[in-house]
Amino acid sequence: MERTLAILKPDSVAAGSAGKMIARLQEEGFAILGIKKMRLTEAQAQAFYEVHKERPFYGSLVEFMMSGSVMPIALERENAVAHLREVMGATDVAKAAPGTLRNLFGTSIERNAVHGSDSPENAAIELSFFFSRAELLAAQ
Ligand code: 3AN
Repeated sequence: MERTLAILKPDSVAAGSAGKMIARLQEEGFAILGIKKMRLTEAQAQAFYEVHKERPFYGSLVEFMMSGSVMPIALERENAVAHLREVMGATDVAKAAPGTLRNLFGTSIERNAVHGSDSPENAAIELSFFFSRAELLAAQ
């Protein structure tokens, strides 16, 4: 079993797509270990995307992630990191395969509906950003 972090981004939460996206994650065999709805502060959005701070889209990405509620979700499944990336589709919505979450619910390369950790190492770091050890232990 492996864990990963998904975040339903402000675009998909505001559009009312959270329910459909969560149902899809469950259909894909993910167990939901934890789920929250929250509005990120600037400091939180900056810290979460710190790895991208030199990229030209960083400021805009931080603004977008603060623009409305997000829903961080702690997920568990075999091969969870790779499977979530598959279900999400490519970063650029225009390149996301038909039926992927970004194809169905995203509208641009930035407003792409959902985040998913890109490696098991980053999944552990990102899960601990949003969920305490106690919260994840309680879910088992
Ligand atoms: P992914 O979310 O697919 O792992 P990353 O980690 O390269 O992609 O990018 C993080 C986030 O930054 C993306 N989800 C997207 O919202 C935004 N982003 C990435 N590339 C661009 C870009 N060229 N222009 C605008 N926003 C971007």
